Amino acid sequence: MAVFNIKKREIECKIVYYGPGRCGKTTNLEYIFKSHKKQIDGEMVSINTEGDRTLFFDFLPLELGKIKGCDVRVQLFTVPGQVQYSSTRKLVLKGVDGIVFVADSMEVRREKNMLSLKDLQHNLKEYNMNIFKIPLVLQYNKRDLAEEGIPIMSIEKMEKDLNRQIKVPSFPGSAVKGDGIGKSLQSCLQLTLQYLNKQLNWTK
Ligand SMILES: Nc1nc2c(ncn2[C@@H]2O[C@H](COP(=O)(O)OP(=O)(O)OP(=O)(O)O)[C@@H](O)[C@H]2O)c(=O)[nH]1
Ligand SMILES: [Mg+2]
Repeated sequence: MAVFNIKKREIECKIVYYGPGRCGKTTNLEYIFKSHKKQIDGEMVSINTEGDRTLFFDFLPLELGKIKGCDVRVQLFTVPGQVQYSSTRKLVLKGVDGIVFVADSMEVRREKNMLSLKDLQHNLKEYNMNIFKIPLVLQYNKRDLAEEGIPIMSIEKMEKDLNRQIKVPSFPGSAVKGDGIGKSLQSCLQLTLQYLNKQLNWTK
């Protein structure tokens, strides 16, 4: 849940990177950490990992500066994507203001993407939130694998699989190269701040 401090004119909101295991959520945050050093007050924190697998969550605080005269702070989180960490995913999602759903472009991950989106819908429902209303963007990650001859899905196919019903902004990306990572975050932040703005009258 976003925290508004009207007296101090501060907003703090929470963005969660969601998606199946190994789709590249942690790599997104690592890239943002490297490329937005100036806006980061502190370190990226990865809680409980096993190799490169997230077992609890990653956390990265961002300072966006002033928007409409308010200081905006954003907390970025990733969930653990592996199926068995369902309850942790739900816990990390608590109080979410906006979501970047990272889908894996590899052909072999097609089913996992769709299951993870369903899992997101289910977990949001548990918190009385609606996947059709919450600020949400899709990122089709690992587009670079095509260059290595690894079979990846077309954007059209991924749109059909994942975005036919929810119809949200979507972006191709490569978290290892950094392509599309800023765009996905920016779009999600824009939607989130618009959404929060509607809930408050900042002209006071
Ligand atoms: N080629 C390529 N590899 C990627 C990309 N993004 C992530 N990877 C690789 O995919 C593997 C998994 O990435 P992570 O960022 O750890 O995935 P995750 O979604 O955090 O996985 P969990 O923590 O298990 O949920 C790592 O070896 C990454 O280097 C990408 O855009 N392109
Ligand atoms: Mg991870």
